Amino acid sequence: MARPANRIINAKLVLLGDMGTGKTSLVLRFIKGQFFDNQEPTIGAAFFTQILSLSEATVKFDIWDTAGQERYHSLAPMYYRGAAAAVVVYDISSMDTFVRAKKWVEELQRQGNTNLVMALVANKSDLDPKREVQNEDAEQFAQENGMFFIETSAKTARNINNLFFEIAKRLARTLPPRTAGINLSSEKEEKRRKRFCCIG
Ligand SMILES: Nc1nc2c(ncn2[C@@H]2O[C@H](COP(=O)(O)OP(=O)(O)O)[C@@H](O)[C@H]2O)c(=O)[nH]1
Ligand SMILES: [Mg+2]
Repeated sequence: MARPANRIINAKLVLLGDMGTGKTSLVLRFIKGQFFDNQEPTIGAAFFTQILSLSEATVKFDIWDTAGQERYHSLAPMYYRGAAAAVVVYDISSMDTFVRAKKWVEELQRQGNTNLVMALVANKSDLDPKREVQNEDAEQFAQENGMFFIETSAKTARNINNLFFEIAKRLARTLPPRTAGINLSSEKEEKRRKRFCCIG
């Protein structure tokens, strides 16, 4: 029998991506098992929490679901700064949203947080007949940028739990057993902590 998890990881997770790609829908599907065809657009950002228990750790996610519109762009650093995980979402039926997703990844790379767990999410897989973005292209981009790639549908629930479980597993591998991803300590302390924490 699996032993109860003896580590608790507190991890800040941020969702980024164009408006309408399904960020809020992914979170609501994950947390509440719900989906709405007429999901209201997010204003600014929304906050959720969810706990996932793995055999190796219990991960408590603090989820920041951002709005995605360009006019809120200047607020984005507030949400991704200090994040332990970033989920960058595009809609497989819109090439524009993939282009935008790549921009988000470049912006995250510029922050230089090498411990950040990043996922590239190809959402709306149920819209395959309207597909504009090929998985091979996205997978290649993800690989080049040290991210993992996953295709989801908030509508059908495909891979939603897998997405968050995969993030939790990666966090359990890379993070120390204390609160992570929340910027409570100074940058200097953060650097020292990283030096000692994440071997292997
Ligand atoms: N067909 C389909 N529609 C989706 C999916 N996820 C979200 N949507 C729809 O896409 C629209 C935008 O979703 P929303 O979650 O508000 O996107 P956000 O702006 O990125 O938060 C809404 O009408 C949702 O119902 C999906 O997986 N498949
Ligand atoms: Mg939203």
